[in-house]
Amino acid sequence: MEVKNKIILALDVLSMDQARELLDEISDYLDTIKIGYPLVLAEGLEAVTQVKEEYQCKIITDFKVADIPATNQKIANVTFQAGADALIVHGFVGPDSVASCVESAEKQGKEVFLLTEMSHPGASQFLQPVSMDIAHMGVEMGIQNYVGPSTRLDRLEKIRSIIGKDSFLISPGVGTQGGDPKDTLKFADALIIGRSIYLAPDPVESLESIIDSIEF
Ligand code: NUP
Repeated sequence: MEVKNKIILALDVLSMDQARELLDEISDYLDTIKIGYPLVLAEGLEAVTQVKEEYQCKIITDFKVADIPATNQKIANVTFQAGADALIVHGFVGPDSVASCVESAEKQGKEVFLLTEMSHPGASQFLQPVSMDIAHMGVEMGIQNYVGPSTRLDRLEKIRSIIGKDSFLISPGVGTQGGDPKDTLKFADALIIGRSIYLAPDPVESLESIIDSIEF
């Protein structure tokens, strides 16, 4: 996946009005937007369809899908039918659950991102001990796209070394959660950024300063 300016906006606002107000200002800088539970639970899955159509962007849906294979497949089918280009899937549920999402994606010409280790502090308790195994599982399954934390660069580096240089790694945790954009891009292909942009007094200025900081 190509990501303009190496930034994926996490569109965690709670209405389409807020989403449009933000995107009218900043959409020229972006071509990939991540939509998760906040906006979809507030406005319905049509939010995915509407943002994609109105702003001509790729949509990564962040539902951290983590159910049995049969249910995962239904979630993936419905999400892709709504227009999502990619779906973020939890790895800890095991290969059969992940495979059902991959199968749905392949049938519809879409993509799956495998979530390895999460970026928040609590991830160190249960997820960290298995996150490298999750990355290895992804490689064994032939998965191309991964999500890993910008808040623990030593872990992100390890994930990159497991998945190889040709895999595509996107990384949340930049800004508000403490991760540094430029350092993260030593290991990741693109950053996922939400609050540092949409809560900024001037989202355009915030986005421009992040872009300036990562240009080399
Ligand atoms: O490990 C993860 N950490 C994380 O923050 C996996 C995620 N998908 N996210 C998501 O990235 C989180 O749900 C939010 O949508 C975005 C980060 O937003 P922010 O911290 O930049 O506001």
